Amino acid sequence: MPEQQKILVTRSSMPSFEEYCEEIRDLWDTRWLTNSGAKHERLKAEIAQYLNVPHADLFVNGHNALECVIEALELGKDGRTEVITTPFTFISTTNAIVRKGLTPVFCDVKENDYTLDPAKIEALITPKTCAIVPVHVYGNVCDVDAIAAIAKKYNLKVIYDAAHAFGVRVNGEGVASFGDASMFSLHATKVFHSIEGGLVAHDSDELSVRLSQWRNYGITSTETADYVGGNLKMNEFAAAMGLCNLRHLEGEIVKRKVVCERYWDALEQLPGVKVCRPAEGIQSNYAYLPVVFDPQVFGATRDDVCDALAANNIFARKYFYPLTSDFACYGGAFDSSLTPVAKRLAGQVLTLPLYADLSLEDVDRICSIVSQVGKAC
Ligand code: T4K
Repeated sequence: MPEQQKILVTRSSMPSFEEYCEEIRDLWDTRWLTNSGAKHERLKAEIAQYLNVPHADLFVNGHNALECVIEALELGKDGRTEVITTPFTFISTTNAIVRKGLTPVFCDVKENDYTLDPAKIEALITPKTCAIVPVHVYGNVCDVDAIAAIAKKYNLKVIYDAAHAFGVRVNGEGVASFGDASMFSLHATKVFHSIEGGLVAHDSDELSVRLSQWRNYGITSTETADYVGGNLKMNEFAAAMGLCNLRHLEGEIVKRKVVCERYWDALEQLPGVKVCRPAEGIQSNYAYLPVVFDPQVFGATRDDVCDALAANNIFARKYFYPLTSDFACYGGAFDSSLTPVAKRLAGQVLTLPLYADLSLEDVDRICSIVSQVGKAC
């Protein structure tokens, strides 16, 4: 089969070549390519407006944005070093916590939407707990009210990993309005992207200053540096891509919705197959298409489905398998049997191809292959 017929789990959305060229044209005049240039500043303002937050501080990528907000909020500085978080996520979430010298304490997730289960958080809180880092996984919104109540009761910071959730709204309110801060990834695989990029959305003027300093080596003026920061700045070519893509975002989301609904309508007919429609009151961004296969009922495993699709040149992904707590880099420090719902999900979930221009014929073909795998076993 020719290479172009491969269907991958996603495909980056892009503006037209002409639109991007037009957007970057003036960089040849200004020669200002990075370090909070004009496009960076414009993108920052436009995103803040889109998300309806006072601050949207931009970064080179989402992972470094998450590390930076952990630093800027000084987690761990008072001796409390434990962070309650989910193992059902991309490895970045856990790595950011560990790389900043903190200890992840893994909490199980909910059956219905795979986000942190607030009913299981309190039992994990100790005098060393300093924060909760929940993940709006696949763009599914965490139980933000319950998490806020727990954080208030125990004096904990809440940093949302909202890598998947750009554009999601909860009863009309932007998803960035919850917690002390939310990190969004603007990676090429995301609904809205700047090639590589990330941001921290929040409402604190003080945090914004600190983030801008941490992001720029910890420099506080031309002759002073108060923190041992790194270089996490977004460049002008990335910001230009963000500016172009932001113009088309709402249209992209509408197209993705059509694709998702086609999948859901077909797949939820199959016994032992669970799809994840947006919950009541959620305006989704249709970021991912997770499907959970119960092998006892479906008659085949997630891996069987993944293999059958691959045999047809269709490359779904096992986001998020394994649980981050099971990765070898943590040397067996964590016991994933303590998060049984997450453990089972990680073994049963497959994220199917999803992007705005995926044809409905291809969706039908994918669903038909999935259906045949179930019947065959
Ligand atoms: N927190 C969470 C919960 C996250 O999911 C992520 C990132 C982060 C934090 C960190 O944010 P960033 O630092 O990345 O901003 C991909 C993405 O690279 C990663 O951003 C994303 N999560 C993760 C879930 O997926 P891989 O290793 O699966 O990517 P890769 O290279 O296999 O690409 C997946 C598919 O995307 C390809 O099959 C085709 C398509 N693709 C990929 C690239 C690179 C494109 O269409 N265009 C492209 O340029 O991690």
